[in-house]
Amino acid sequence: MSRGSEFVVVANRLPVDRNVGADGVPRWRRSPGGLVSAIAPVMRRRKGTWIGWTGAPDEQLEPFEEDGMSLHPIAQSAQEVELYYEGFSNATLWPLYHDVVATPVYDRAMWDAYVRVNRRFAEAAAKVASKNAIVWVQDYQLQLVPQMLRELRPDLRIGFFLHIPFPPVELFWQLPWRRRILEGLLGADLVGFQLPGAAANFVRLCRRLLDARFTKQDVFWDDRVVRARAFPISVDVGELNDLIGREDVLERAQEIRTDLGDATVLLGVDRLDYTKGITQRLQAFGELVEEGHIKPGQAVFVQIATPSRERVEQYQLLREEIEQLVGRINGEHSEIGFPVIHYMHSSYDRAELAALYLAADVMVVTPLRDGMNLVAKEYVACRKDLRGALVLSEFTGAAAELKRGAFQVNPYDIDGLKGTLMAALNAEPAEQARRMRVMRRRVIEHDVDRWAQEFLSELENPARSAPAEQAPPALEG
Ligand code: GDG
Repeated sequence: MSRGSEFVVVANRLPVDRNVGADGVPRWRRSPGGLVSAIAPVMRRRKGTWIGWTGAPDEQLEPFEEDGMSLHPIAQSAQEVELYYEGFSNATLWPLYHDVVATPVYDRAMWDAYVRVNRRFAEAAAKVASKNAIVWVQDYQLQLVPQMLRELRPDLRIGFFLHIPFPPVELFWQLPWRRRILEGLLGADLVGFQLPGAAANFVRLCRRLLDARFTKQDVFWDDRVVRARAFPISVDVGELNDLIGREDVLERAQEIRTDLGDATVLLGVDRLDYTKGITQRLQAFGELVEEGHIKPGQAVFVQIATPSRERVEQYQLLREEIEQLVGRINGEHSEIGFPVIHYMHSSYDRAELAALYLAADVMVVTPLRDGMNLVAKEYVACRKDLRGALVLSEFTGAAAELKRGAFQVNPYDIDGLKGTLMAALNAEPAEQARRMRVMRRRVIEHDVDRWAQEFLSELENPARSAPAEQAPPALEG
């Protein structure tokens, strides 16, 4: 056990994507996104290993090196992808943890696959980690890994971070395997959430379901202290700064505006997901056009909906619903050369996204529930010019940090949403600048590097929390 990695990240997906080059040869490329760029430097410094799936079913690959990181692929059969990933992760946990905005599927075969695949990840981590290593497990697909790994390797320090919301007791209670999930998470030394409210939900559940002793932020379990803390994730400000400093990106932003007829641009960028409130924002916009508050040609809505989880039924239904709505609104209100909505069901590279952020007068982020929402923070990070307005749902994690600068909205309230869109559209440059400045201060000071550092230093510094023997007596709850 003397060799192996001192730092191990366990995530459903590896941090690389396979692209086929012009010569027809497949190559790995680092996946875009903040999580990977925040963790990659730590990985290099600590000779880390990342354990994850390549994204292709039925593929058994040997460990390999890429971009200075050791990568350890985990195989998933086509059936496991269907039951563990599309099933229990995305048809059960995802809707349950997002306020049940869609109905969760409770299926025993899906659960069995979730247990099986989680065990495979835990066994790989147990094999790869050096003595007393740090293991950082990511997200809802792998909630059983902390406990399974601790049983195999009690010497490790195990951290877990949940990227999505953690539901209140009343909703979590529905889950037939609720106890198992909670015990799974309690295998960690530190369980991280986006918001303090989610950490509080977790502590409350441990008390109610497991009768565990607790303090406000700690659970005493199995002779250990399990810390529950909030670490709001953020974006890679440096990467975005580089992008918006590029001549080609600035030119592209200008070109987008020209192509849109120099209309006022409202922008939405989301994975096509029912949690993101895409239909609500399009409905509100459609009504504003219908009522004459917005004229075709004067303002235009650009909605990027990145394809996501396309084999899950609820995602197929949502796509049909959105496309019908866009078709209806455009059919009724567009004029030749002036569609009121530009809807793109595809994904773009980071430079194109940055150009879109620069071209947008109003960024519209209206999730019904969202752990954080990085798009909102990316928009703010890109608007060095202090122009533009952010319309932001109260139900995003980001709202907690950006509430002073954003135009906050309850996306269920379509009239309220319409009023807020108009207020954002009509904001004077001085007001835009005032709002943008406060939001930028927050995002720049709390970027994704800081997020990773704060999580890891909390994980590595147990001195600050009370030893298990000092656990308080159980309280009535
Ligand atoms: C989960 C939680 C939490 C989007 N389209 C394209 C593209 N994107 C990028 C965005 C952004 C990311 O994907 C989406 O992040 P979000 O935070 O908005 O949403 P989720 O995917 O649901 O993320 C969320 C997050 O995890 C992190 O903890 O904030 O609450 O649900 O970075 O820019 N990127 C590229 N092309 C696209 O077309 N390259």
